[in-house]
Amino acid sequence: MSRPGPEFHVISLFPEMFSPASLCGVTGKAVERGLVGLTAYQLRDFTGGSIHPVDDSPYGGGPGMLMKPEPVFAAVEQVSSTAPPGVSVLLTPQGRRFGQKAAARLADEKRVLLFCGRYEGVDERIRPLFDEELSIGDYVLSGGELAALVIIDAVTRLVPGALGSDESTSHESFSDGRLEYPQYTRPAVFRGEAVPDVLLSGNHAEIERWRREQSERRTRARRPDLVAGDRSGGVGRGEEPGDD
Ligand code: 6GU
Repeated sequence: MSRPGPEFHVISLFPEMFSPASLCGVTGKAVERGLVGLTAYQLRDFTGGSIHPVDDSPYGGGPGMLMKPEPVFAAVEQVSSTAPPGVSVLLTPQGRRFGQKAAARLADEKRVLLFCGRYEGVDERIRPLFDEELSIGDYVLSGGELAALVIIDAVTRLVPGALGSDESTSHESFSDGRLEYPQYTRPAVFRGEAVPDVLLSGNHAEIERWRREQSERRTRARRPDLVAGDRSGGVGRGEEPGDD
């Protein structure tokens, strides 16, 4: 029987980093309920013997070490041959920017293989193994593991049934290219700050209108790059060049 969400297969030098995702919170519950699968593999298990290194120094010189191609090919080929068809992703700061659209696209896959790059980079010849390369933002992480965890979380919460029945992704920030409106709960007055009257009015049309307006105002103020037509530094409509 096929599950509602993808099987995640992660290849990493630190597979232990993925245990918490299988155990805690939304991703943990989704794994427990069988809505998504999550398996992490140790890259070193694909070297064909403990004396074989997974990294080596770059031809031509330069600092740091690169991931060698042989174990990467062995791992990706073996995992792809046993898992259902899907997409293979190389996590690298050189990848296209991951965003909500890419999350929705990956949520529809049967299998998402995530390869976590480490060290100062990878041998260029591993690139053709992957359908795509993703980055989670313009900063450098020590490895792709945290990026993989971010992607697993963002994708899993879009899988039907992963959130409780009273939670929904449809009003969230970015679901429509806007930031979410301000929200309040009890008490009605906290340290002199009152909840906006409209939210206590019971007038649902007015509340809806207020929220839309707040959402637009907040997006213009904080993320002008998300607003259609804006070209001041951003590229408009929340579309980073790689964010699909
Ligand atoms: Cl996917 N990997 C690394 N090493 N750094 C990153 C990243 C990925 N995304 C943003 N920074």
